[in-house]
Amino acid sequence: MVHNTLHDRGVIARWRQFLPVSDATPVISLNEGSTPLIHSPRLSAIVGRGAEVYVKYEGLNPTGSFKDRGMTMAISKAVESGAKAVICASTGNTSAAAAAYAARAGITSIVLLPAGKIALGKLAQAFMYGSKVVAIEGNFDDALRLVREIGETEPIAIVNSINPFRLEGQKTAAFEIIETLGDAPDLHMIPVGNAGNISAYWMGYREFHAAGRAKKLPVMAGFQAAGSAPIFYNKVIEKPETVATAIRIGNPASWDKATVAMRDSGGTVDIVTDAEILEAQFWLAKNEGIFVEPASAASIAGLMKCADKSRGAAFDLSRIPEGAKIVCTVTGHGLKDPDVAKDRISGIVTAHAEKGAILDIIA
Ligand code: AN7
Repeated sequence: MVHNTLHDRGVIARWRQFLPVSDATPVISLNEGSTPLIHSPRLSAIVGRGAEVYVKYEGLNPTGSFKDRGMTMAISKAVESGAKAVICASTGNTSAAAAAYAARAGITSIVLLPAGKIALGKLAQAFMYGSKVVAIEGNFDDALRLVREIGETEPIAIVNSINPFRLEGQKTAAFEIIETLGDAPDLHMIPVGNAGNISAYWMGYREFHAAGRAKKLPVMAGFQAAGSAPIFYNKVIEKPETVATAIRIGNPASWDKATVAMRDSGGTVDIVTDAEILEAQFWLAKNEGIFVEPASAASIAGLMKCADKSRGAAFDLSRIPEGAKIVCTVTGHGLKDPDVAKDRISGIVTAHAEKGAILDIIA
């Protein structure tokens, strides 16, 4: 077996000393992590005041989302404890990651998905990786409740983010950002669904700060879809709705942790509408060449909202210093959800196979 660098070997190999693993832990990895932190000149210009905006492109993980960072930990620890099967509820990305890492480990995965509300690419992943797929007549919150109930009586390990190893793995994204920038950013913007990821980043930032690897801590700004915004409205949303199906969640499991992260960092939670999400998604693809799924674009839509003083954003960008560094996490790949691009594809123009016809169309 050839290993070029530690970075090629996944987040457990790269960040082992900061993770709860031992020699007894069988490392189940698909070389996740070490995703690019891409500078965005056009977002920087929109913010102004010399700000430098970076996009942490988590869609470049092995199954196309940040969930792989947590799943390498959750599955490795499940195998260490002797589990032969794992289960999760999911809006699509957790199930894709659970299915892939369980396949890699040679154990069974069972995924509970809200019927009819999973993006096509994610559904394809669950089946291709050989998961037992159950569509629930209900939403994600119903599915997670059922997973908890099943976990109480059955010998099946839960790999949702209520499993603490998930957040341990996901915190490594903050480590990578600090390593690349040489310090934490001033401001970190991130989509919020079940609220695990914002909690994991805050844990990662604090750990590296305490270890002396970062001089500062970022302000954490979370963004929910307006129709699925329990933390923003401070109440459970019984029937969450949004085009960003990944974050169609009404009762987040890590609600309290996320609230602490935003409070202790001096940050805020805000909402972005479906129209703002889709516009930001298209803008990022067209202007920076970065194609992300709708939920991921919530952080970009959030930054745009903050940059426009007339829109009443929760976070006041003038609070951050001149020349500040801002990181937006984009959590999943755009190819996960081909249906949202359908409207644009339907605009395709067919030409005769003849040069003149083509030149007429592209004129
Ligand atoms: C692309 O897959 O909850 O706030 O079941 O897939 O940590 O939940 C997905 C969440 C953001 C929100 N962006 O992160 C699941 C699931 C994408 C996501 C989130 C999700 P959390």
